Formats: sequence, structure tokens, C-alpha cells
Amino acid sequence: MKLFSFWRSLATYRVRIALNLKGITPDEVIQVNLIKGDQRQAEYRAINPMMALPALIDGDGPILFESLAIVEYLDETHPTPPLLPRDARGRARVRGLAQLVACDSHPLIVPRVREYLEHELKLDEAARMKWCQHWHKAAVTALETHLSDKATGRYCHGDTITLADICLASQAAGAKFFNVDTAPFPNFSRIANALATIDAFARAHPLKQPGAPAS
Ligand SMILES: N[C@@H](CCC(=O)N[C@@H](CS)C(=O)NCC(=O)O)C(=O)O
Repeated sequence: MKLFSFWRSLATYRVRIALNLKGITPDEVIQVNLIKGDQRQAEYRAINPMMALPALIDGDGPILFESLAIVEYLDETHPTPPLLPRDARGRARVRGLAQLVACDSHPLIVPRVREYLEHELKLDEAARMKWCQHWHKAAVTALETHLSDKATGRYCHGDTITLADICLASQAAGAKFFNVDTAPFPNFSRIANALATIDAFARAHPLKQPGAPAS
């Protein structure tokens, strides 16, 4: 198994958590430096034409891409522990929470968008930061409301870790990168803090990866 990764990639963080929860260690972790723009080099474009991390190759392929699709693949091929509830309504809620992060929020703050704001729309750093913080806060605000539902337990959905928690952890790490204060969001913060104490999450954290800065 080969994982294409970079310390700062929040989408790859999601896959790293799932791999750890499932007890899978990739044979090879290939670094694609997003800061240098290596995701746009021909070599990686051939792996993922979207020029985004993560990508995963399991055995003789095909190449897997998009973090949620990869996590669900890992869940289907390694069912223990399950990352989705058994009931259809529970699965819909967990997938909804996950997509809120991975589809509605995170894509708005990735390097290609920030670089477009900078180079094409000529927004200065303060304006770009305002953009990122705005979309972070919108997602965390929506998550907080969802998490006040009685379906929430110790974690996002009951007392078992699910795909929604994997995504919440990535949102929490992103909020730190972009200086978004999550203290006004008690459910979000409580779950993020609980997840941070779990080894599979702690080991996968962006700042624990090769090449990451100390803080
Ligand atoms: N929806 C995708 C997002 C993938 C994505 O945008 N990844 C970021 C890093 S977290 C990336 O590689 N961006 C490269 C760029 O924006 O140029 C997923 O969840 O896998």
C-alpha cells in the first residue's frame, strides 16, 4: 500500500486517522510537497489529475483519490472497527457531518483556492486570512448546531468513533492553522479534545508528520 501524503494536508490527515484506527501501516508514504507545488508536477498529476492529496494505491490499484472515498474503501476492506453506524439514518447523519467538513468547508481553503485569491484576484494576506476564517467559522457553527442533537454522544454520533469524528478532527486542526477560536463552540471543542487524546488521532496529526514544523 502506498499513501501520497504531506504533513499539512488535512484531507490526508483524515486518511491517516482511518489507517491508524484500522491498524494498517502503508508500505510506503510518498511525500508530495504542497508548499513547493509538487502536486502540480506531471508525475503527481498522473496519479491524481485533480492535483490534490491524498491518493492511495492498494496493491495493483486502481489509484484511489478523495479522502472520504478512501476512508470508506478502508472501512469496507477492513471492517473492524466500523467507521459508519449500522442503521441507514445513522449513516446518513455521519456522512452528512463528514461532507459538511470535507465537501462544503475544506475545499474553500486549500492551496489552489488561496493561490487563486492571491495571484488572480490580488487579495492581500489579511483578506485571504479573512476568507479562510469565514469559511472555517461557517462550518464549525453548523457542526455545533448539529452536535447539540441527542444523537451526539461522547463523539459526533453516539459513543463510537465514526467518519464524522475523523472529519471533525481535521476541521479542528485546520481551525488552529488559521487561528480560528473554537472555544465558543462547546460541543465541537469537547469532541475535538476527546479525539486528540486517542492514539490513532494523535499519531496522524499534521504536526507529527515528517517535515512538519515544531508548532
Ligand atoms: N475533497 C478532497 C480535497 C483534497 C484537497 O484539496 N487536498 C489538499 C490538501 S488538504 C490539496 O492537496 N491541495 C492542493 C492544492 O490545492 O493545490 C479530499 O477530501 O480528498
